[in-house]
Amino acid sequence: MNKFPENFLFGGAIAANQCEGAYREGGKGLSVADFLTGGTVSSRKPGFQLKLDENKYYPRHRSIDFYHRYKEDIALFAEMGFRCLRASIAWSRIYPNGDDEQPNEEGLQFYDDLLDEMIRNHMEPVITISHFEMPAALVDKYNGWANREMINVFKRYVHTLFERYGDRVKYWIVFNEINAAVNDVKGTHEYAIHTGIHFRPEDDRYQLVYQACHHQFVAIAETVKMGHEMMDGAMIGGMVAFIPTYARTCDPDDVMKTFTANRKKGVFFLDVMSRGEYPYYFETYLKKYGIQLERTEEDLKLMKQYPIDYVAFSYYMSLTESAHPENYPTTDGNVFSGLKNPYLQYSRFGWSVDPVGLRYSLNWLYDRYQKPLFIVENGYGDYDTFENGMIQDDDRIQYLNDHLKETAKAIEDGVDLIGYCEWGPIDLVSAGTGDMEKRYGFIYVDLDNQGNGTLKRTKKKSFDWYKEVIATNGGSLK
Ligand code: BGP
Repeated sequence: MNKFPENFLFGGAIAANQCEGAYREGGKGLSVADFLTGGTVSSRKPGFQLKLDENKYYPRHRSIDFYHRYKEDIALFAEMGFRCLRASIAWSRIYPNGDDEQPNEEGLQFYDDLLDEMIRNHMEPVITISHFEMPAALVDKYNGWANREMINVFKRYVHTLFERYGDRVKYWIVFNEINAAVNDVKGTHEYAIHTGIHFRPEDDRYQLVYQACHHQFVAIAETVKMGHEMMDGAMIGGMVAFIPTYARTCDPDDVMKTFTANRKKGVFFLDVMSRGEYPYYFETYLKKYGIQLERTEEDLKLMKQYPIDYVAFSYYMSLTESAHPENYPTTDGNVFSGLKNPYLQYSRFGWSVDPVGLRYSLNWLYDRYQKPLFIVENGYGDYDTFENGMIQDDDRIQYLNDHLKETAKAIEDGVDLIGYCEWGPIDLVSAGTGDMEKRYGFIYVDLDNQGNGTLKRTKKKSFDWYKEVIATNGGSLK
């Protein structure tokens, strides 16, 4: 039947640093994302230099100029019938240095206007508080999330948001893909993008990164507490990049290795945020690697008392794992790379296409956490080219069609799902590569990897397709 519930939140997801541009306007401070160049330095090969080089191109500085064009873009989303829009707030627009005494009124006003525009267009706002873009000054001053003081700094920011926008926003997501932080240990640069840590050669990176994660977990619990105290009916979500990893073969050694890999990549983060406590296997891990975390009794009590209200996750693809990885070809992926799956097709960017993996993930997550779920990102990155004046993005349509069908099956299975946000309903800068030409949109933006283009918006074939899916509540899926 492919039918979705009447009130199902169909929509799309974007992130401030990948679409707004205007990186020095309206009193905005610099964020770590403003130091990312295109191509090589990326969140998947994490790291950046805390210095702008005038000879380099920084794709996020102008991006698609959503800051000035959001009305036009939201009108297009509304034309597709979006019932929700996931957007993020750039922390450095509200607190330019992260820990300023007073918030920046111009930044607050911008999001006031943006939220009003969403609501006028009948979209439920879904707001990410921090999406890969902490204020850069916090890196210098505190060494990012490695410093416990960041919890207080973050609380002040969150309090400001809840006070100002709490009357209009019900769904909040604290950190985008918090599990991406584990990649910071692998960075080839001194500065880590997710945790904002400045690594010195003598540092134990695991120690620092897991300490940073602990501070983020406490910050999440504080956010849930504040959210419940300050707003009626607010839903505070925790989010991961969920990449189910299957055993490459049924060799029990492969199965065991896969089990551990899944925990480390994503499950650990969800276990802590949803259950409000550190799982036993993490304590064993800390002992094994001699990592000593500073965690107070109050921290642990707070975390237990204030777990997240719903589980938000991105889903793009799946991976495989083996006890003998050298025997198999590898593949790139969203946030994590791994081994290829011989049963799946791959996108032009080397990501597997696994719609059934989404139904599997939905059931798996609901079974384990028994909290409402929200697919806050799912999409297909591709090179799009015009043919006879039109972008015929049939591969994207196929991908989304198949993933939505599996989503409908999961709902039929009994999973409690709040909504579905297609990632990048309008082309925007890629988080992973800084490319503009890796496109996800229903709306094409005339801009290339070097920053050339008019920024003109053009509907792709998928635009009308998604409009029909929403209008029929999934009835048009094939
Ligand atoms: C997720 C991020 C998004 C987004 C998406 C697609 O990991 O939350 O910000 O960009 O991946 O990835 P990419 O842009 O690298 O293709």
